[in-house]
Amino acid sequence: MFKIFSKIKRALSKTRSAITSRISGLFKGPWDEETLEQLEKVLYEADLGSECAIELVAKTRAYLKKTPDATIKDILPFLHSMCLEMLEIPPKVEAIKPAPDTPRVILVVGVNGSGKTTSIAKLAHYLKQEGESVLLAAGDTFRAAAIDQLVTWAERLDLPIVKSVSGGDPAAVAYDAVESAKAKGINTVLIDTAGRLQNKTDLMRELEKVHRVIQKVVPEAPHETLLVLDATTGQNAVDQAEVFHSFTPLTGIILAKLDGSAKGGIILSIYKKLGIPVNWVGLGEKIDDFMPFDKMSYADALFKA
Ligand SMILES: Nc1nc2c(ncn2[C@@H]2O[C@H](COP(=O)(O)OP(=O)(O)O)[C@@H](O)[C@H]2O)c(=O)[nH]1
Ligand SMILES: [Mg+2]
Repeated sequence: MFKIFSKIKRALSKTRSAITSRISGLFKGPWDEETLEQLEKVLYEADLGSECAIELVAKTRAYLKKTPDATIKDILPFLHSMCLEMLEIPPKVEAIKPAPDTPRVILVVGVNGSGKTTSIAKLAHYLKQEGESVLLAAGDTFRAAAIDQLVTWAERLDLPIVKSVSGGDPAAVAYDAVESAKAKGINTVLIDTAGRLQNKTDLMRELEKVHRVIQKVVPEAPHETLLVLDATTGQNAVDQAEVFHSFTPLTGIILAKLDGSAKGGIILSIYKKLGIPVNWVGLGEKIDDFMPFDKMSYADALFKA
């Protein structure tokens, strides 16, 4: 637990210094409306999004009016508890539990470069360490390099992989993968996909077809659809999530590249605006720079003095 906390704390150190130290500075003396305006600016700049920032400021104002003697020693714990409260919302689309003796199918979507393939490798490695068997499906058939990249990971991690030639039908790859996993009694199938968001109708059709064909093998699949977002893109990531969610219901998010981002507040913005939980975070380029998202560690990393 301590190791997990220190890793996420390190990844969020830029966001943290953009928030905690500036807030501490703001509340050195008595507060007024100008202080709260500055607070909103600080939160906004850490990419909490305007709705989240406005809500947190309104709550802080009410708290300060009720507790006029509050100092930074009280304000940070207050913000910490508000942060946890914001992360408590129920997901809009629940992940499905696989039926007995059927593989769990996880579809991974996201724009090119967001970190899909790397995150799939990291997730596969994580699940394997938990004792699961995992099969990869190279469903991003649009770019030859994308197939090769997943094949390299499969070799390195000693995992079975289903692929096609470049330009092949991604739905056929997904179908073969799910069928093969079912035949072999494999626990989880991770399906990589193309990320051509600039060609929305094509991508939407492609994903619809993937759904249709895998449901011939496992009727309730996919059990989860995870969107990979690049944390360094800030609010643009929230817009991407909205688009993807509109054409394939998302059960969760993998937030990649949280390391080195000063925009870690994006997690609160995603919860507030979309109601989609962040399930996993990517904290670097190495295979084990990856972990389940833990609300308490996150709140601690941002708001604990
Ligand atoms: N620093 C950092 N880099 C990452 C992370 N996840 C992915 N990357 C890098 O982002 C780039 C794009 O990743 P890739 O998985 O190929 O993206 P895809 O096009 O969505 O499949 C690669 O250079 C990865 O090494 C992360 O959590 N942290
Ligand atoms: Mg890729």
